[in-house]
Amino acid sequence: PQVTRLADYRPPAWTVPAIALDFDLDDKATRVTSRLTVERGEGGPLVLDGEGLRLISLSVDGKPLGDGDYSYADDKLTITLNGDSHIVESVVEISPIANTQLMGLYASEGMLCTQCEAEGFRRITFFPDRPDVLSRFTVKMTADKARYPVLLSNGNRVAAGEGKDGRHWAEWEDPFPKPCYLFALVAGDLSALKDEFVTASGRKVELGIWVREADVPRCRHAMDALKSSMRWDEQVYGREYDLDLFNIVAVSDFNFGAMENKGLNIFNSKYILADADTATDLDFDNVAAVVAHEYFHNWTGNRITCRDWFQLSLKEGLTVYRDQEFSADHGSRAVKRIEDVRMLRAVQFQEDSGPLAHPVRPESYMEISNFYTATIYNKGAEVIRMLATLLGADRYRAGCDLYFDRHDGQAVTIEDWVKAHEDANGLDLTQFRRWYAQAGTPRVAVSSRYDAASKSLEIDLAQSTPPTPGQDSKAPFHIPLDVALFGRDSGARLGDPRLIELKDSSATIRLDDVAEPPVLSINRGFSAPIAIDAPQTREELAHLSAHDDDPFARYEALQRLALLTLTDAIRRGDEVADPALVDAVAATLDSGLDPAFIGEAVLLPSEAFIGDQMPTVDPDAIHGVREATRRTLGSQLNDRWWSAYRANRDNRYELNPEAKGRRRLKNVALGYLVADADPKAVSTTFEQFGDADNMTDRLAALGLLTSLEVGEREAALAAFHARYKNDPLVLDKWFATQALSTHPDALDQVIALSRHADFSRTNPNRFRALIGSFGANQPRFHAADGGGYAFLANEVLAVDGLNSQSAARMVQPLTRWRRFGADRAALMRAELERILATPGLSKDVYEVVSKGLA
Ligand code: B3K
Ligand code: ZN
Repeated sequence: PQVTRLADYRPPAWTVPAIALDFDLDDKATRVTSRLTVERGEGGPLVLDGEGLRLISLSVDGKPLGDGDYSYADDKLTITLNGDSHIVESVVEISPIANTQLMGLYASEGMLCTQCEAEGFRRITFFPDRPDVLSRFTVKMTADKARYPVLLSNGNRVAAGEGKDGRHWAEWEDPFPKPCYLFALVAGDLSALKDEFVTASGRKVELGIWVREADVPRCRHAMDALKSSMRWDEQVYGREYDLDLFNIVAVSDFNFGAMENKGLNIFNSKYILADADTATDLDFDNVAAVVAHEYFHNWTGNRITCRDWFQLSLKEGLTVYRDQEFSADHGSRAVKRIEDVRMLRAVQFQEDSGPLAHPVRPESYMEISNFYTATIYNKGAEVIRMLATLLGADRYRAGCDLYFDRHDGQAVTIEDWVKAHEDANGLDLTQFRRWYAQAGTPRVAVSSRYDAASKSLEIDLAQSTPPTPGQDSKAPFHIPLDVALFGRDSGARLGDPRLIELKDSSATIRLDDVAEPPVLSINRGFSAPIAIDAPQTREELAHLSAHDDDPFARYEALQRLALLTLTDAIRRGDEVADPALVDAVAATLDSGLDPAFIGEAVLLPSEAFIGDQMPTVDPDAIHGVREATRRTLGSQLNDRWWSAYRANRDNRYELNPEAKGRRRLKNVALGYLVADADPKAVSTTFEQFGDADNMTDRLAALGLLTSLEVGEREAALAAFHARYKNDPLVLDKWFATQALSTHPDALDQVIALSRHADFSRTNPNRFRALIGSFGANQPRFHAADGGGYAFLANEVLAVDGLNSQSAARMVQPLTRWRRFGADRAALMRAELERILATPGLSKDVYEVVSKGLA
């Protein structure tokens, strides 16, 4: 496959100021007539992208083109044009029902919908499919009225009417020029939850969330989140919504979370539908976060878009940062930060240390779909967070204001974003830019010396970043480190926290007026996305876990203490939990802090994260020691877990931060109580499973039972399936729970589930629930005989011809073979080689697997 490089960027040869589309919709054969107004840009022939289109006719300025007037090969239509402005009209035919890739126009449960980002528009009609070509769209669609009573597109509906033979039509116009990746169309039998929003300047916006009629009652939470997002963007960024209409449509077959098409967001139904019986607290939070994220794209992505796909983080990193802050403002900021950092470490740190590592602004790709990664999204958000930290709130806002003023209506680069912050504030961010250009997770080594005579502390800092593919050596980063000191004896904070800016490869910082021997707390709030190497003792970590007044730092101290205990035990081949850990967990349970925070803090680090800290990942040893430690904590603190469980059991379900926190702590406590399969705890779990009046409690109980070898396991799984077999989103949870189970027979059960009547390879949610979850099940996926690897590879090959994006996502766990012992590494490599040798592989999978083997 061909490689696209940032260095090769050239402005468009022709621009397309206007496009008029006419769809004659039918699920088997849809006819698309497109009329492009093209204007000479840099010059050269007009080259339009087109993939899988059946060309019916082509004309320029009303004159039909014959075979010799154009060429159509390798997904490119080339026409030589002599003037400076022309009208190019094409008629093509496409088949939505045959489209299993779910890119372009496709059918999902009887409705028709589109997905164009990144390069799906070329599967609908011929067009320069690149984000720096901005056009005014008008869209007419005609369809059977009984099957498709609702017809939607971007912007405003300007006309509608009846046609012949039971057909009807609608015409939509989007006043804002946009790149074609933001085009959308929906036709279906849909009902809406409607509401309205009045903007700060007093304009009325009509809001609609379109779903199947039976699902309308499950849209309230999404609607409320939409309205709060609209308000928040006005208050925090000064950004108002700009159309009179904002529609969201939920579909069941969707490749990822949602899509920010102008005025017509299309969502995976998983991120819209929520009620107490079917959605967990986490689902509710995710719905609000994704609704906010897509809404925020209206300014960061749509009004100002990307010049080319290498700038993807310009819109994604910034919009993730914005949705994280929105969620933090609407719930517990501390718990939100803990969750975001846990996700960053679990996914992005792994990516950054493996063969697919790439900078936040990559330099080349084979398939852009492979670059919607945790690095672009989540590390990109961390980079913006650091910028906001370094600038402070007012200067950050001034930089954003200048960016919006300067670039509204344009397709721009990450460089333009950084420049706006420099210009607004008179700063030089030259070194800071390296965060966009260099891949890899920096490590900062920290040591300190206290001098009692001069009451001063010297902190030595040294940064280094490991090599990543194509980048052997790295220049130092500009790293903001939030630092505070706590008295070793008093426990009190000594002075104000301060922000240290580490710019050189090493530095020594001297702090004066340190009244007593201190314990150092560093990278508080996770002020930089780095790994800290600090030779802190267990006593110091226990001390911080009891005294630090930054909740993230407090959480972090307990996690590091747990990590030390676990990695020590693994190294010694021993299973004894350190009494210091037991005491620190007990102290946290007794701390009287927010139950939501306690619930997060007392969880042990995940098996994947423990593996990340070891030179060679030993999945069996990690699982053994972590489980043994869970049992020790469970039995030694048995009374405390029971009281946490009982104290937080509510009689009646409510959805608010406090109730959610109580459910969290209660279910974490239950997890410790059943760690040794104590019959009393197992029956409590089974009762909770049966009696729960909400999905959070029911699913938590099911998850615990599914990993145990007890009779209640089968009973619970069967009851859950019977109750929810007609609810696809809940059935996904039933698949995922079993795929994540650490039951010794999990692999065989997952293989059996891949033959279950309810399993599907064409529905991305279902496929991901089973196969994606299993790939994340460290102890069972990495079964020593390689059975997990062979199963995953078979599934990747089975799905690749249907949906190459699903396939490329699922194959990634195999690319981490270098991190495992020789036997496992050889088995994993062998599966990658088998995949690579398979004829007809998609370029999506080819790119991931070939890089994974390199
Ligand atoms: N921008 C879309 C993601 C599109 C993914 C294409 N492979 C959703 C989002 O990030 O908001
Ligand atoms: Zn996004």
